[in-house]
Amino acid sequence: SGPVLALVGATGAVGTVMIDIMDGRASVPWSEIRLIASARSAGKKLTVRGEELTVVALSPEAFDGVDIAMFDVPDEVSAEWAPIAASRGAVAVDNSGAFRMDPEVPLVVPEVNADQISNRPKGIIANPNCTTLSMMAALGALHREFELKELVVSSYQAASGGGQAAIDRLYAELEALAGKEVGVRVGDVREVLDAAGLPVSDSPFPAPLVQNVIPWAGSLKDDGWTSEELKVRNESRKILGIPDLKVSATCVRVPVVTTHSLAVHAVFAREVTVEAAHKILAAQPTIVLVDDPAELKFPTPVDTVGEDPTFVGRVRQALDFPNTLDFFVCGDNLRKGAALNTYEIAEGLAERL
Ligand code: 2RA
Repeated sequence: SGPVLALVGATGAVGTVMIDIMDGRASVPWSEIRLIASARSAGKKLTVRGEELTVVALSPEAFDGVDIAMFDVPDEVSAEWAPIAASRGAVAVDNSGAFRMDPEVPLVVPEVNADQISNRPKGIIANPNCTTLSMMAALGALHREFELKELVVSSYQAASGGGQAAIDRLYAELEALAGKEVGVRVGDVREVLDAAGLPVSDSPFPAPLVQNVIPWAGSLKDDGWTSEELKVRNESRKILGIPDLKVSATCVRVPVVTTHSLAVHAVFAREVTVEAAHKILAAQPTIVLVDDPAELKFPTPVDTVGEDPTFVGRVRQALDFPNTLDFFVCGDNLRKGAALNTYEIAEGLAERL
């Protein structure tokens, strides 16, 4: 008797994590879970909560009877198909970039703006970009207390933000470099990759990712900014409801498979202390505070991957900037950064349908 849930993009990197999240739930409100993917994956069998389900091909009819359709597909697929799902009566919860900045589509992080779930004139709710999302639980909680004014962010983004092909590429590069001595002279990493049949021209990344950090994520926008950096700015403003929030972001790709990290410099209207920030962060159920500098305890991707909460640490009061906190955040970009937040929105919807 519960709502019917569809997962569009069931066989992709985020879709796979979504199934893992549904498997891990003690109970689910759904009367049916339907798996939808491209025609190429149709017919594939996947087990969800102990039940073998057959993936059906994306078509308008696939949405018949569906109440909530979660989309984990590329922007152009969502742009075409989320409105079709909505026109067939489903609420589309979309994890692509296609609708995030549409004023008629709420951009939801349940800890920050769950009230927006009910405000969906197009029948579409957007899930934020994983980079923005990774810091939202922390910033939302701190903003409620201290009123956020300015944000300077550097990201350390994992390969899996680029999907399965990007994960495969990082593993292939790691394998090609195994046992090789590199990092000695310019060009040595590229030579090893070329010799292994892995020229950078074939990579989803614009440079080798192993033995490297790449100050580039997304596509080129005006004045040298990347799409990813503009998403951090625009989406943070929309989610936090601060249209004039000053934001400057530099997005960087690092050779980590999964978990985005961010170094955050947040300026507030009111006086802040590390002690008060610790209290607020520790009280937020979806945050784990790992901040004991004397014991060298801080968040890292290695200790975050596969976990639902956001891990926050290195909280410091900036020495030369009043009312300002610097801190470090790690969030599994495929879980809270993508699948988990989408699923939490769907759960919120199920309560309100
Ligand atoms: C990335 N945030 O990490 C983007 C995609 N979701 O590439």
